[in-house]
Amino acid sequence: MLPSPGEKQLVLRHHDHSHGHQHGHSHDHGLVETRSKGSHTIKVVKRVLDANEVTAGRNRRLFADKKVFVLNMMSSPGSGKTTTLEKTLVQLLPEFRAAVIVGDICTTNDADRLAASGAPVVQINTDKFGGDCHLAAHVIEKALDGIDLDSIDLLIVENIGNLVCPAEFDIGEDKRVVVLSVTEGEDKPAKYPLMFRVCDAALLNKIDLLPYLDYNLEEAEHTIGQINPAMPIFKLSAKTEEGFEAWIDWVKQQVKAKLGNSS
Ligand SMILES: Nc1nc2c(ncn2[C@@H]2O[C@H](COP(=O)(O)OP(=O)(O)OP(=O)(O)O)[C@@H](O)[C@H]2O)c(=O)[nH]1
Ligand SMILES: [Mg+2]
Repeated sequence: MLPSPGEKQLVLRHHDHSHGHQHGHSHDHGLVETRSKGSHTIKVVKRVLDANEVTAGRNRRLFADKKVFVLNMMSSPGSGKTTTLEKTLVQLLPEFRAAVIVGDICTTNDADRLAASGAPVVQINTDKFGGDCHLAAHVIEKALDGIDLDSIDLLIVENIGNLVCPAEFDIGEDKRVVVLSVTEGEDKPAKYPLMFRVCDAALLNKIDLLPYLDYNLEEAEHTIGQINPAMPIFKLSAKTEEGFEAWIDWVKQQVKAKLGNSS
């Protein structure tokens, strides 16, 4: 679908993408060391993610300077990120000015849905440069060209649907949230612990479907608690909005904390 008016689409081309991860891309940001041994010279690439961290730091300083709170929303495909954000934006927009960056491999479906809130939305499609499975810091930096940071309090990033790769990439955000839907099975936190380790809150979504499933909610909560004991877990349904209040309160608290602290 083509972007609707007021919605910006960013299709990254290969030359934009110089900081990938294990998928094999070239890097040259002072991160290559040259070591000599006898007559041989060996080039050693330092931690690939260092390049991302440098850009993430630059993003974070910009967000602090502009007093913008940034939320990075991550999950497997279809857990309910967009549905949750549609409902969340309705509740936040009267109080806060928000913009959204949406990452997908293809389509502007999610941008179309989120633009209905009235918030400016930038869609990132990674298909043209290899279909990257995550948003890296330099992609966010580029997307910021399409957003007026002076006119917002809150920037929400809906990451590409993937429970593994996005967890590895700091984008300069303030808080990270993982959405896990009950249809995915209670064993997912145990199988994909990194995502739960790096996040600041977890949403257990689609609880309206619990009567139809053999989902062990206690086991999911227990495992998340073992991985990240301090992390709040919000059990909710983005469809019925059951359990939404506590989640909205948490987001509001985070935004206010950033706006207050950065003045
Ligand atoms: N029953 C029920 N369905 C839901 C709920 N939340 C989302 N869905 C449905 O789940 C499907 C996927 O929801 P999305 O919000 O598109 O999920 P997503 O995480 O944004 O998906 P990607 O961006 O493709 O990774 C849609 O059909 C939603 O209507 C919920 O709380 N309950
Ligand atoms: Mg989505």
